[in-house]
Order: sequence, then structure tokens, then C-alpha cells
Amino acid sequence: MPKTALITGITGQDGAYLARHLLNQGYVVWGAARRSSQDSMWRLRELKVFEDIRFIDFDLMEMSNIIMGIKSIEPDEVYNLAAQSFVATSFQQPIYTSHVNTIGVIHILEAIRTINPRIKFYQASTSEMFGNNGDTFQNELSVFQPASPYAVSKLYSHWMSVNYRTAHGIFACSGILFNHESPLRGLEFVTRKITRSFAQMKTNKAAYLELGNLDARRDWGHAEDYTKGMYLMMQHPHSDDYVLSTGNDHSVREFVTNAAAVCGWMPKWMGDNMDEVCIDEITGRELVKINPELFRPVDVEFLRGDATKARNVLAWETQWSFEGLVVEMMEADLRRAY
Ligand code: GDR
Repeated sequence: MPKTALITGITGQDGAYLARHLLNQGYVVWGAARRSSQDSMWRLRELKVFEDIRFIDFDLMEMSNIIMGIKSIEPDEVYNLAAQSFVATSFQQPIYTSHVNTIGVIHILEAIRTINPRIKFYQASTSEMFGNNGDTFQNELSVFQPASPYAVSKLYSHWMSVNYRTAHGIFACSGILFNHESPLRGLEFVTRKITRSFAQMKTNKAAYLELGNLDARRDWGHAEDYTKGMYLMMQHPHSDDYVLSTGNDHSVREFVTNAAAVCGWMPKWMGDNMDEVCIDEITGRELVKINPELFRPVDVEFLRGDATKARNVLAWETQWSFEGLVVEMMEADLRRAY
């Protein structure tokens, strides 16, 4: 009997890569998608998995949907990837963010507990929960210091997952994933914003790129590696919490520099603070300017993970380097722009 998985948020970047991986492992894959997100099926089409997925109309805020869905699908594993996942938006929409990112999670956990407590559950937790905790590396034992409504809501759901594991014996894993990107990344996130804007600038569909905090440092990995890590967590005999990260950090400025080089520009940074710009030394063209409105009320300045536990316990490995990731994303957007 093939295993059955239900993925919430299947139309997102991680949903697409996870669906492909599970299909390759012989799973029957069900995707929970809201009607309004039908236009997001492009990722599943791009990975050529759309036709192989079964869909169920599902809203995390509707407990009745979730109960009916889990009863009819009878999944072995539920991966909860659905969320309001853009940190900047969570400052503007803290109540919506909190509802979706917290209540949605207990809806699923309660459904599992009451319908079939043997169903395994994966919660998409995040390195944002660490906030500005001052550690040089963050791992499963690091202090949580969430710095946005998004991070606070995710911390609630992390602890709820832990609680259902310890209080009710549910197989609940919390994957504390550092930033993970790909050509399927949403345009609101900084990496894809950079590669998409540069591709548009190359074909003169855009003049220049505006960014906020260039000094922020992130541990950027590839979503393909990270979704394989989700799957490994769910195959281990015991449920637990795991950090997934590369152990390397880079600034937004470095991401820009690498992406610009792939476009054939020779990036040079000039000026300070709000007047900082990046120009192409060959043509003198202005590539990047600062827009103060793109700064967050509070930003997480530095995140770098220590994934020793996942490497040792799950034999999790990363195939992608930071440099390879930037090249893949930049080349994909250059192809799309033509
Ligand atoms: P992040 O990702 O907040 O780390 O959360 P994002 O790419 O949005 O920001 C990374 C850093 O870049 C700075 N930045 C900008 N960010 C955006 N989006 N747009 C800009 O113009 C810009 N200029 C500078 C930000 O201030 C920030 O410091 C991501 C999300 O996927 C979360 O859902 C996930 O939980 C974490 O990664 C791990």
C-alpha cells in the first residue's frame, strides 16, 4: 500500500518541491488549496507534478473542512506548510497573521487527535523564532526571541506541536528551517525580488531595483534540500524538532553582488546608509537604490544555523551551495524574462 500524504500550502515553493519528492517516493499526494489560490498552480506545473496531485478544497480557518478532509483522505502524514509567511506583512496584518499561523495549526492537531492519533504531523517552523538572540549559531537549544508578529505566531505553533507530542503522544515534528530559496520563491521575498528585478532590468522592463536593509545576514539554502529534510523527519522512528540550515551566512548586499555578476554586470557599491547605491562599473548604470520604506519596524539582523542534529540523526545533507543557488535563481529569471 502506498503511503498517503496531505500537504497544506501545496501551491507554495515548499509545497511544490515536497510534493515532487513524495511522489518520487511512491506516495499518493493530496494538496490542500484554497479556491482563491488557483492561480498559484504554476509552481506545480513547472515541476511537472500538477497532474499527479489530488486536490481538496481546504481552508485552515474552517475546522469542519479539516475534519472532513482528514476523514476522507485518511493520510499517513500531514505536512502543514500553509501560513501567512511574509514577515514584513505581519507588521501590517498582525491579527490575520496570528489567526492563520496559530489557530490553523491547532485545527489540524485537534483533528488528528480526535480522528486518528497515529497520523504523523509536520509543522513548518522557522529560524525567525530566534530573532536577534545574539548567538553566532542557532540550534534546537538556542533561546527564542521572536521579533515580528509572524515570528511570535510561529513560536506559538512550534510549542503547540511540542505539546501535542508530549501531552497526547502525537508524532509531531517541528522543522525549524532557515531561509530557503529557489526559482519558485515568491516575489515578495528579497532573493527572488532581486533576481526577478535584475532580469527585468536586463530587458529594460524595469529601470532599477529598490531595497531596504542591505546589512541583514541570512543563512540561505535551497528549498529542494530542505523539503527532503522535512520528509526525513517524518520517517524517523521518533518525532522531534530539527534545525535545517547550511551553517553559512551572507548579507543581502552579497546576494545582490553575486546575482549582478551572473547578469554580466560589474557591481560596485558607493555611498553610505540611505544614499548607498550599487552601480554597474562598465556602463555606470544604477542597479540598486535604497528605499527607506522597505525597512521593517524591527529586523532580524543575523541568522546562521547549526544543523548538526539533523545531519547526525537524519543523515540530512545539502546538495546546493549559496553560489549555486544564486546562479540557478538568476538564470531561471533571465530565461523567463525573454
Ligand atoms: P525573511 O525573508 O524575512 O528572512 O523570512 P525576506 O527575504 O523577506 O527578508 C530577508 C532580509 O532581507 C531584508 N530586505 C528585504 N526583504 C524583502 N522582502 N524585500 C526588500 O526589498 C528587502 N530589502 C532588504 C529584510 O529586511 C530581511 O532582513 C523568510 C520567510 O520565508 C519566512 O516565512 C521564513 O520563516 C524565514 O525566511 C526563514
